[in-house]
This record gives sequence, structure tokens and C-alpha cells, in this order.
Amino acid sequence: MTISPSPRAGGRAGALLALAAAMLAAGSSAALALEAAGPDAREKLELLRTALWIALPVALLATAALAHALLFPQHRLGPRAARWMVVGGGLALPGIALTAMLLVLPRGPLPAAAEAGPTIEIVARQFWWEIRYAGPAPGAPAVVTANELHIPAGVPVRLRLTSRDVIHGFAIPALGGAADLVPGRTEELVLRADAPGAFRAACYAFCGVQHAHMALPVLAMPRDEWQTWLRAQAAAAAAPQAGPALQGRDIFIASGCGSCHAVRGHGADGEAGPDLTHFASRETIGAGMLPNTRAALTGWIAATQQIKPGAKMPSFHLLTGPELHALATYLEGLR
Ligand code: HEC
Ligand SMILES: [Cu+2]
Repeated sequence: MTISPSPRAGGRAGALLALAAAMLAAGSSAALALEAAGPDAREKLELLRTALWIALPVALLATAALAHALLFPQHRLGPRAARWMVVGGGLALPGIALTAMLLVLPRGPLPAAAEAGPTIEIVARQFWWEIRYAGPAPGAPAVVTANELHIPAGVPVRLRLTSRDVIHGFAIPALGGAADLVPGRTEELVLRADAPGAFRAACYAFCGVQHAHMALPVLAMPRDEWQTWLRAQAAAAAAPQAGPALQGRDIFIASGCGSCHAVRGHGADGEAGPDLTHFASRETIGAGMLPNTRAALTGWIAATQQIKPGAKMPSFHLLTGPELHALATYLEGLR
């Protein structure tokens, strides 16, 4: 008598195989989707690839054994073979695979910390990033900006990270760094970008309703360009020139924007919101949420709570259209 595998068992085995294949595909595409742009990230990506290659034969063997058991339930192993399966598949195989993984783990800190690069302070806030650079000249005051991190390419940069309010997380996958940001603690990351380029960092720990909108564009630039950029950021805000910009500055002060925002040189020194001294030089509004355009800017001021509900800035919906445009003209002058 011949026994054919039951169709139900075959279907189940097929589904299991498909699931295993999908998991493997997801794992490998996640590894390929990572683009390492610095030594730290490269090391992690290599480690991930190696771990996947070690895991692959183990996963294939286990899936094959499982599929065989489901497809041919009538095949029974003798006691000797069963013992070998337990010793080989249950002890030897995982032992070898885990030892292999242990051997490829990197040991000790990365060597990047030796060379000197700038130290940059990053303060996480609900739901944006404050960034402080050492002044361009010795003894100069710190240069405070927000929501866009500029680093020189090719040198290790030391990031000192803290949180002002709740627990945040900082991750910059392309360069390989990540840190939990707990209020009262300072974390340090030393990262290097191989070449100029644009990357993205984000908050990875749930920190409140707008956690998902807490991104940080990162720009790695040639070192001399970075120095020029830093000098420009260190300067006070440009004086408003024509009528609408002057009117916009008056509305800015009269509306109380300056109680939360600083505009160095314009009598505004608030600390609850991002420094706006060189706001127009940034590419996004609201921690990577909107492009920095006229339409987005007037919309942001009039309807902050509709655009980013729960953000720590009220909507200024009582401002008229002309007032909003005057404000935007003023802010667009802050290059
Ligand atoms: C109660 C404090 C507060 C007041 C008052 C306030 N803001 Fe804000 N503002 C914030 C905070 C906090 C953020 C960051 C919001 C976020 O991204 O989560 C912000 C963000 C912004 C941004 C985006 C900055 C960036 O880099 O992304 C602009 C522009 C802005 N505010 C303009 C204004 C203007 C103009 C006024 C006055 C009409 C004003 N704000 C009044 C707290 C305030
Ligand atoms: Cu956060």
C-alpha cells in the first residue's frame, strides 16, 4: 500500500516554506537597504551580513526538517537516528552557529575617537532638536541652531547628546550611531561621514504624540564649507530691509513669538522653541515635517496645531492673511 502525503499537510508545509522565504528575503533586503556612509555604519552592516550568512544554512536545515515531518508524517526515525537528530540538530548545530557569531562580534571600541574633530551638542526637545556648536573663534559664544545638523565630512565628529524634557532616542543609521536620551544624562557618539552628503537622523523612542515627526536632516559638507557655514550661523540676524519685513518683525514681537523663539540681534531671546536667527537657511519646518516654502510657513504659523497636533506652539489663527505674509517675509529674510 502506498501512502500519499495528505493535501492539508502539504498546504501547511508550503505556507511554512513561503513564510521562511519571506522572512529571509525581508532580512536580506533590510541589510541591503542600509547604506553605510561611514566606518561605524559599515562595521555594523558587515556584522549584520555575516550574521545572516551564518543564520541562513541553519534556517534552511530547520525548515527542511520541519517540512519533511509535515509532508511525510508516516516516516518515523529509529531511536538511533532520533538521538542523532537531537544531539546534532539540537546541540551541535546551534553550538557551532552561536560560536561562529561570537567570533565575528567586534571587540573593543572603534578606533575613530583618536583624531580631533568638532564637538557638537544636541538637545532633544518635544518634538524638535536644539543644536549647539562651539563658536568659530576661541572664546566666542556657542552658536545655537535647530532642526538641521551640519557636520564636516571626513573627520570624526563628537556628538554630546542630552534631553531637556522626556526620554527621546537619537539614531542616524547611515553613519551608524544611536543613543538613548534620558533627561539628566549625557551620551556621546563619535561618528564620521566618509564624504559630503545628506542623511537623516530621527527620534526612535516614543516621546509623545508627535514622536513620529521628530526628524533631523544631517548635512555632511567639505570642511572649509562647513567653517564658512558656521561663521555665517554665528552672526546676528540680518536686519529687516523693506516695509513688509519691518512690519513682519513688529508683528513677530507684538504676537509674542519672541517669548519662545530667539532671533539674535532683534530683541527676541525665547528658549521654548527653535532658534530662528538663521531660520531661512534651513530646508525644513517643524523638525523635517514641511519644506521651507512660503505656503508651508504661513500655514505652519496659522495652523500649527492642525499640522502638528500637540506641538508646543499654539496656532496663530487670528492673524490676517497680510499679517501672515508680512511675518513670512520677515522670517524669509533671516538667512
Ligand atoms: C509657546 C511658545 C511658542 C510661541 C509663542 C511661538 N512658537 Fe513657534 N515654535 C515653538 C515650538 C516649540 C516649535 C517647535 C515645534 C515642533 O517642531 O515640534 C516652534 C516652531 C516654529 C517654527 C519652525 C522652526 C523650525 O526650525 O522648524 C517657526 C517658523 C515658528 N515656530 C514661528 C513662530 C512665529 C512666527 C510665532 C509667532 C506668531 C511663534 N512661532 C510663536 C514654540 C512657540
Ligand atoms: Cu523624541
